[in-house]
Amino acid sequence: MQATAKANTNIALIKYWGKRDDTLFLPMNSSLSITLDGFYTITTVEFCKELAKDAFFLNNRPASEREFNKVSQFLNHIRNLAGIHLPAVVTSENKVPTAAGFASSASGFAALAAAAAKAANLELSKKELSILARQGSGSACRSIYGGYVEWQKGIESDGSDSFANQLLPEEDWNISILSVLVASEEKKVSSREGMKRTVDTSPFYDGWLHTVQKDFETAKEAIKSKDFEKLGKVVEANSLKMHATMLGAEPPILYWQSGTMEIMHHIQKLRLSGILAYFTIDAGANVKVLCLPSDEQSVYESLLTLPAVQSVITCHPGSGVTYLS
Ligand code: 2P0
Repeated sequence: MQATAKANTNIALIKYWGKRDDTLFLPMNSSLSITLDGFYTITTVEFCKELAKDAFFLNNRPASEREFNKVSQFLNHIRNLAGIHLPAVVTSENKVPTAAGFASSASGFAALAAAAAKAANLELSKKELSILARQGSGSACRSIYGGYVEWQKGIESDGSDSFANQLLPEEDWNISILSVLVASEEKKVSSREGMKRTVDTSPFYDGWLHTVQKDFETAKEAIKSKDFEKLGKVVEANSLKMHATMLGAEPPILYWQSGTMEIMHHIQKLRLSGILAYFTIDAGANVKVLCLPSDEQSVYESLLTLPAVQSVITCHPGSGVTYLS
């Protein structure tokens, strides 16, 4: 009872920010992402009666107690679904540079869900796999699919209608995503805590809820018609709006560093010079820049001239979850 799966990470274009159910990981709003090539997690799961309890190795080392508990809890979902009571050994290799500001939870739980389900002989559809991955980390439900992906928030209290769908395969529209590293220190507020505090205390969260569905629809239209300018505008505005909700939280959450601001202004200046480039920022200080492949080299070079920029890594749309033998 062993299987290995690989999942790429994803970057949200319309952000998931806030849960309506913390246990089932049900979001307050629908979100939309691009699954990236290059940054991934490979996970092997083996259910094994010789083990006394679960074991989790991350990048060739025993995982921390916090990471172990998350993984072991997640395996309980699989065991319940499959009707098995065996412990498992989980081995993960993370090729997601957390220092580059990418969260590894999306690729991590997508790979774990796929490998564990297969090892337990569960025959799950992609929809079922997406629902399963969501219960490890919300954004993981989007990494089941490649390319441009939506996560419909759903309305059911059991989460049965809250899963991801592919909008456009990765090969249908190539764009460039540059990940710009400005600050490598660990952030002080996790995404999980940040979204909870925002929902509970920010007076601006209502404004987010009133407008995010429209942003989501606009981004979907832009992807359907491959209208890069339309997509970039709504992506940048949606990211700033998410951060505005956090600034209103109590106590306020400010993820930006001075370098974050420097890049935002730089990208807006690039647009004045005729280059279509747009930024998006997750729950951290680093910035992702979207541009057309024809502008990739000049945007890359211009970013490297900024004193605050430590490194830039370029990605493109990548594939969904795959199984390795
Ligand atoms: C996203 N983020 O849509 C948003 C934008 C960060 C900012 O999903 O609590 O690790 O595990 O469901 O998925 C990061 O939060 O949170 C995230 P949990 P997750 O990508």
